[in-house]
Amino acid sequence: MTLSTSPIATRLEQGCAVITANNPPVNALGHAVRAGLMAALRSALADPAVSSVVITCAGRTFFAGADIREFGKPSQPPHLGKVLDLIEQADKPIVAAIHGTALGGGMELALACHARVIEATAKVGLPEVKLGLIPGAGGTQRTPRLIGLMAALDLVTSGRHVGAAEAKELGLVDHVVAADLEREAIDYARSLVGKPLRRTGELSIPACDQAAFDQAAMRIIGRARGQLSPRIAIEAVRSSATAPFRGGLMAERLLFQELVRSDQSRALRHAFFAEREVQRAPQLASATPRSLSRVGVIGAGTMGAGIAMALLDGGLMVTVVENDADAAARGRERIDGLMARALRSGRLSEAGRDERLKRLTVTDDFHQLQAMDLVIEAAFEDMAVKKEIFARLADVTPKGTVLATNTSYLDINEIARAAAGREADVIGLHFFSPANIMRLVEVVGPASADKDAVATGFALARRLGKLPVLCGVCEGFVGNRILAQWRQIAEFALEDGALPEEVDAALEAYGLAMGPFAVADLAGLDIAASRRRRLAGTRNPEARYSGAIPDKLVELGRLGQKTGAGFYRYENGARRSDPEVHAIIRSFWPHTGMSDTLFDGELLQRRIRAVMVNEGAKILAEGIVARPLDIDLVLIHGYGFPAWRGGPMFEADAIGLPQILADMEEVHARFGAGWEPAPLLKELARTNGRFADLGDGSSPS
Ligand code: T1G
Repeated sequence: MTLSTSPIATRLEQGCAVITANNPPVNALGHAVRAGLMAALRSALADPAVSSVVITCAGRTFFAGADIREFGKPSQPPHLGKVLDLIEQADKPIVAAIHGTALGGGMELALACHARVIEATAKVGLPEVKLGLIPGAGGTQRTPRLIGLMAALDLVTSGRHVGAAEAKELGLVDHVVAADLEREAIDYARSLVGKPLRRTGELSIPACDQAAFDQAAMRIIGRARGQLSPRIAIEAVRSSATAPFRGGLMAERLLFQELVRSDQSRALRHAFFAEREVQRAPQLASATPRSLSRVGVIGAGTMGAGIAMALLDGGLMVTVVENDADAAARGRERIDGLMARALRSGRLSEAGRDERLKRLTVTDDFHQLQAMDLVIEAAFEDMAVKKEIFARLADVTPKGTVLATNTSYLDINEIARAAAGREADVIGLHFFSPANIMRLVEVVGPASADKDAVATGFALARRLGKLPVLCGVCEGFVGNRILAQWRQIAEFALEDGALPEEVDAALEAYGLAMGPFAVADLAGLDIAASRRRRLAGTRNPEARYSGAIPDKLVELGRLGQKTGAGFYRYENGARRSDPEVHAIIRSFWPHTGMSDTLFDGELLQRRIRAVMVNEGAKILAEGIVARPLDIDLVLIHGYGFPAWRGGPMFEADAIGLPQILADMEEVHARFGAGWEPAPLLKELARTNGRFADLGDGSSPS
């Protein structure tokens, strides 16, 4: 008996050909699946014993789209569009049976079927735009014919997943079932036999308010901030209303092919796979995470409350400890506030809230931490405070309880030494605010930490659905260390003739979610000022100091949003330029001989990118992280770096390291000591290498 190697199998049931794809893990529509589907469909349509067809998938999900790994390689026929044409033009009813997530090409295949039956827990979507693409197999042309232009515009440009109930309400699917999906789909297909078939491509598009469409399009373009695919998606959807169906398909295909070759799509596909690769930390391969069910949190301020919420969302028993009863009560209120916000946004149900509250204890009794498997310290960012807490933790908790600090830049080796006798249990878990929303967690393994303790923190981050990046101890780990470098270049620009608005605009044009001075006002200028003071003793006396202007603002009590003024003024929550700040900045210009006509936004972008990459090269050479993708993900998920550039290290490889080195040499020439190009950057540029070639991140052989 020859074992079938095809990922497609067909069985006949009551005249219905049930075609099942089995291509783990997500039934991607790779070449073998497309070829198998084509053959199975032709056979079923030619078989007189077959009166209807159901297309379904084995495993955890319906087709989750084209095989992204095939992009960038020569495409092999049959192309998906051809398979979908065969389905739509068939003279026997073909029904899609959807479970899991029908995404991208999977959704497009379902749209080409004559009807769609979906499991109540399943979701559908067209997420191509998140990969820098648009649907390339009829999604932008068939969706408007089923649900109208406005709803199609939302789905195609947002890439969001739509639950079964909403999909039914929109008209994307025909029948929602609680169970027995295949049985229900077969019955549905058989019920269509002998009736006129509804071919999606032949449907007319309901009339749409053109002004409403244009307004929505403008909003989408505004939010895209430099990313191409949403703009192109708008045009593809718009063309469905003006071009005949076949013409629209052709236009969509051409736009798709242009995007699949674009730098932005290559960058977004890099980010997609990097987010999955980062979950596999090679350094922890031999470690064993300890079991986790009870987790303590010390401190119920903004970070502590957010962390507690994330832990509750992750299904853990949570004990939050504060200094006294009043602080504990305030902490409980903060957590209740987060629950209420999640309820209002629909992210949480009443039952979900009640179930979480059953797992929450908020107390001022530090000794309750003795029963924890892991404790996360989220107290005030002060070394003395943290050392006192870790000394107590070493006493109160049994050996083996993992003791994690949420510090964003203090020395975890020093904190570990305070936990006398328990250094091996001390790690860092650097969450990003708001901790229950932001996915990034820098998992920090100090030299003294037991690998199993680090692996336990890493496993916890994964269990919370976070994006864990494993890094070693250094000032600011990965994200804050790189931020501290490039923020100085932005501060120099103020002394050299720029205003905060100009610098922020240049970096937002580059794609950052928010410019550095708007971010500084949000975080509080006093945070960076205290860091400058803390590092004053170790600063290179030869190096130009960039903190003069922010120090002056702090001296004047302008700490940012929290005081109503910082680099900007804040009135009724709106950020406005402030002539007072302009005057303060201008007062520095005579010292640097600059004036505000000299600002060059493009030069600033190149300088800041070079400095980010240069610091990343040092981080890699020091072994703080294993791979360049670790740095890319921290910048994208923690600091608003545009994912459509792939992260600084990916973009540097794409631009070419000789250019990055030249930009860094210009920075060094302009700003002097402390801005020397990193040896690894010089080495790779000299040998025409790439960061991506570094494999596990060790220096080039
Ligand atoms: N192609 C190739 N590999 C894929 C894949 C895909 N479409 N989707 C997932 N994988 C891999 C992933 O890298 C990981 O691999 C494993 O499957 C499990 O994924 C023609 C052109 C479906 C919601 O954008 O959103 O169709 O790490 O860890 O958390 O117009 O995967 O195990 O080696 O994410 O349960 C459009 C992308 C493609 C969907 C499941 N489709 N995938 O999430 O598992 S373009 C998408 C997802 C397209 C058409 C256009 C998620 C998921 P490894 P996972 P998960």
